[in-house]
Amino acid sequence: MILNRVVFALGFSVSTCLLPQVMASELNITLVDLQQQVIADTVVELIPAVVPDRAMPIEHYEIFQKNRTFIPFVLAIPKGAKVDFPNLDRTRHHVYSFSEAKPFELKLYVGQAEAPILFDKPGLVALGCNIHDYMQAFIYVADSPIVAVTDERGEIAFKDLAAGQYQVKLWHPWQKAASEPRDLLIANGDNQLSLSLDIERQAKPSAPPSGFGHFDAQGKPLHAK
Ligand SMILES: [Cu+2]
Repeated sequence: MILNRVVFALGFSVSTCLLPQVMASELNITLVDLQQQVIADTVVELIPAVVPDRAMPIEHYEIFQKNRTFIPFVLAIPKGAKVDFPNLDRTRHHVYSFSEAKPFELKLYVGQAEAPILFDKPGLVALGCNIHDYMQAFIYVADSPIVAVTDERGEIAFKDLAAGQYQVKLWHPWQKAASEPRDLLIANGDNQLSLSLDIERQAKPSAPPSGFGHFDAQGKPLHAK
């Protein structure tokens, strides 16, 4: 009985290894700067050497506006995805982009804009608001369907990857220089990877305090409450 089980286990693992595309690998990435501090909001795009023949499901994406701030600051989506831009503020926003990958505008609105925007061309889309100059966010439209953004701990977990050869592309709004794609071999099972990027840290865009719009030459609000 015990022998049977061992044989079964061996047979299972051998047949698993023979399959060319086992969707069993996981890749955990941590992004740090040159001082070894973790970096949030970093786009990580994985480009497989062998493009999987199954279609990846395209999720629903949104960038909402709250307290006159775009959330998230950086969104990464595969090309062909649609993004909603709900406004959770009472004040109206006028979301626009002049970027070549997707010029568009959503004229003054509160609540839900009339329709999501389709991003069908890879590239970087810088967002702004016509009413509030300090509002800023980015959409990275990836050619590859495998793309995500690091969280506050600088981490991303990619699941259900096929083992094999990939290229990794990184992007961050504060990067000092465009980074070259790096080669990566993903093995079966769990893979851990630490990557670094040279960035110049800044404050994330956020709404100024009450009395905004009235500043002295030093940038201090004249009517701070
Ligand atoms: Cu606005």
